[in-house]
Amino acid sequence: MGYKVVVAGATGNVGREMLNILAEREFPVDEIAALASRKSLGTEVSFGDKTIKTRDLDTFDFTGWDIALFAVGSEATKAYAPKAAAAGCVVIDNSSLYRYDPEIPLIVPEVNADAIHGYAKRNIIANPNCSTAQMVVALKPLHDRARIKRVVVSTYQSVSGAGKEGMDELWEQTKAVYNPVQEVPPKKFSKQIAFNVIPHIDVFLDSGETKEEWKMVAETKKILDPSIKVTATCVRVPVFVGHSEAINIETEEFLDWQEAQDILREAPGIMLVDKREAGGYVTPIECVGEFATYVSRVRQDSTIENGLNLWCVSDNLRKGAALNAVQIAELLGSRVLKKG
Ligand code: 11C
Repeated sequence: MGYKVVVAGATGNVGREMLNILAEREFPVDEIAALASRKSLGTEVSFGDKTIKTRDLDTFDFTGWDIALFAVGSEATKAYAPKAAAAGCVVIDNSSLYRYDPEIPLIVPEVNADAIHGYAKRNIIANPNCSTAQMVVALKPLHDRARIKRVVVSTYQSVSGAGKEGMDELWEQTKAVYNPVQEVPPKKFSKQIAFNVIPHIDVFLDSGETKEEWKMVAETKKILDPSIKVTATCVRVPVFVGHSEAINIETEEFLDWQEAQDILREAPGIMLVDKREAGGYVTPIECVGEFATYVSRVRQDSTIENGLNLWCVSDNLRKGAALNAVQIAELLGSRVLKKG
């Protein structure tokens, strides 16, 4: 016996990946419902070798459904997730709406799987921001060995993090550079993204940080350890899929780079690709469609007593969103619902 699973936001970048990953990982699904907003109704989406018609999120009755993966953005989550939860369906939400609520667990299964039991308070579990998810997977095993005190991270985030419109804008602007018949002004991004980089993701806060930078701080503390200090600079780059991060870590205990490599090689969810030669590291193009969080360029930071630098790359639509949500569903299945 398997689960009755709902994917809300099934026509978006993340919703489509949720359906793909449920099928790829053979999640025990007895019945699947792909929900969309009214404007996308009737759109067909793939689930394994089947094609399914989307149903209306607005009128869907969640009674009798076990798990709902939500990828609809905060506003729609606010309207529909409590309805699903009240009907007894456990919501795994990809928006930022519930992430910082102390009553709602925020989970990356490789890092804080035990937090799953906190789901029962509200029947909702939050999925982290993509840039946080891959970073905490890389930090966790190093923290367990040497206690991380401080993290300085700079991100290189792909346009798919801003949805299909972000991908279209990069594509159209790139074409227009070669064939300038029509100007493509910035719309989704604040400046031209083609052949450029933009140090601005999400809104600005009074502190001068962007919300994306703030999220990396708040979410790392909630998922990994509240005592870790994090400072982030988040940058949009003209890459379609795959977020990259240059991470500097200061630890309490000394950790030699070779031991760090050994630890990362064995750690769950991580693929270490780290040959100290041309091409001996991973770039975003190579991580597309993969499950792993890749780590490369592990080296000592000799400017501080206990410091390491590393390069971390992952498919932001997968580990950063859909894969992590499906892993949470797997965790919920194996530890709590126990049906599959
Ligand atoms: C981006 N990280 O790359 C964002 C997308 O809080 O779930 C995901 C936003 C979020 O633009």
